[in-house]
Amino acid sequence: MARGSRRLLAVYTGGTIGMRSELGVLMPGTGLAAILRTLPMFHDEEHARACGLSEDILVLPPATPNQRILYTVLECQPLFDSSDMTIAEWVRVAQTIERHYKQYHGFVVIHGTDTMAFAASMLSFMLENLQKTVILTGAQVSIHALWSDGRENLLGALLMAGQYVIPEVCLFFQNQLFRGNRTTKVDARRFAAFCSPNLPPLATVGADVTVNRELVRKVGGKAGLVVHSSMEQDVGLLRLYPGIPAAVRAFLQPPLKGMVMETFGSGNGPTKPDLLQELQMATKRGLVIVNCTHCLQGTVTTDYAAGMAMEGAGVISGFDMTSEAALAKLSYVLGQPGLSLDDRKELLTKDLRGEMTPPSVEECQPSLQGNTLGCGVSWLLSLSGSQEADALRNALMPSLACAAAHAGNLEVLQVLVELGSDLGLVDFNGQTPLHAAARGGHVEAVTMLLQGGVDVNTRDTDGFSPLLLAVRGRHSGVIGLLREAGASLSTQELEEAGTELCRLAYRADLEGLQVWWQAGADLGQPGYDGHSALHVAEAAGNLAVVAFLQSLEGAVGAQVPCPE
Ligand code: ASN
Repeated sequence: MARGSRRLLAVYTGGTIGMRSELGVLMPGTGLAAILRTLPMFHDEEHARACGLSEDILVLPPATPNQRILYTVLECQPLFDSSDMTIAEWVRVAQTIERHYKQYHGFVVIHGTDTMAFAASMLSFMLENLQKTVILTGAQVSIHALWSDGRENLLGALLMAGQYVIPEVCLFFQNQLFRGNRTTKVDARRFAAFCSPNLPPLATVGADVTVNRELVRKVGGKAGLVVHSSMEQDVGLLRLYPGIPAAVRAFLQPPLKGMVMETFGSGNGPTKPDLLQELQMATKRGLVIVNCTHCLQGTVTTDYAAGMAMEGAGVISGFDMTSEAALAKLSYVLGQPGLSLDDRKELLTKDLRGEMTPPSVEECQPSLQGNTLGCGVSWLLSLSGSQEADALRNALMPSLACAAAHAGNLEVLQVLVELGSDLGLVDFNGQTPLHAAARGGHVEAVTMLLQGGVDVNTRDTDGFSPLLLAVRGRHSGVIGLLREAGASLSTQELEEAGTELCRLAYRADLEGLQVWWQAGADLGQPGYDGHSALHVAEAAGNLAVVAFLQSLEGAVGAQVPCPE
């Protein structure tokens, strides 16, 4: 082989790209390599002859003066319309790559478009520690047609895999190279069939090739390729629709072990107790359910009660994963031998192959240091001497203190105290840093603020106390501290709790009831229709809740509200 040449393996699995029409319908077609051999853009016969290349090797015309891309097409048997591909076929593709991994610089997988996003997602989990480029591609129109996207797509994929080391499973279509497990098919006819809604392309091809290097995953150390063939096949996908009945239970039964649930908007679902109960029973039985939004773009959150309800039923957030990636991840995680259910759930929440964007550590614990805000603040706080600077500083301090408290950042809180900030002052929402720390569930920050003597019962502009925010966040440790410091729910908070208590009782949410109890709520408080949580739990047959509420009988109603 000539120096400077790059060798690729093109695994041809089928798809429209090589299809021919038989009796008016498109069927997978054999002999793709023979066709490519006749197309000058795919094979330089003169060069091949001059080099004495063997029959199975094709060579592209020179892309750069000193480099040739040589490739071999491995035709699978049988060839598939990708609608027929399953996990078993994708495992075989991964094993083919494994067998030839050392011989080739990179790999192209020629595949039907219908399930290409699933294939790319599956392969991304099967191929761990990838150090070489793997690119899936295909076409909307057969390469045999005059006007086909197949030629450009395949040539682009070969050039990208031959010229760049992008150690990921990618998908190349219409001049864009995507991370495979971020893609989804969005058009049945247009040549731009794929998009990557939550991650920009890794590379774009025009007159120049632009590689977004900062997005490309780095090769982690020297670990060799590991191919995971034991993928769980009993995984499924369920899309919620308005009015979906609880009869969905039939789908949740064994042998199903994992399910991706496509929910509304930012991860919301109906809060109908019967459906939630089915989901909860299934997750308690060990069915692993991952929540993905059916929206093309965006992420799963718990901003809404309807999203919290999903979490309450034991459903795991898939954040901004596509359903394809989530299904593949489930198959991989559930297929791993020797892990406990908790280990598997933990793995699902992690970003394993660049398939999702979990909330960053900074988002969970925004630090005022080391970011633009932090630098600006340091500068602002160092200002002195001018009246404007002092006024600005004083206006900003309460909000900064709240941000630091919500992040549980004691260091910044301390600095603010040293700069003279009064930690009892309120921000634009009327919240004190104690509200923020309670909402964030930060025991240490709450302790520090209580030791500083802040008022434990201040209400924000909505009338909420730090204690109520801690209850909502189910931060038991914080509730304990606030109670010890004399915090109690107001009459209004207690009255309004009735309906919430009934809802928790209906859903058999013992933990939810316990935090209200810990906060001093009267669990006998009736809901909007006059029924108490105990009535509701009895009617719903939630025995554990009934037992818990009855065990409090003597004490129910004995809680003392805080004077308004
Ligand atoms: N049905 C074809 C396939 O997925 C569609 C295509 O490749 N464009 O195999």
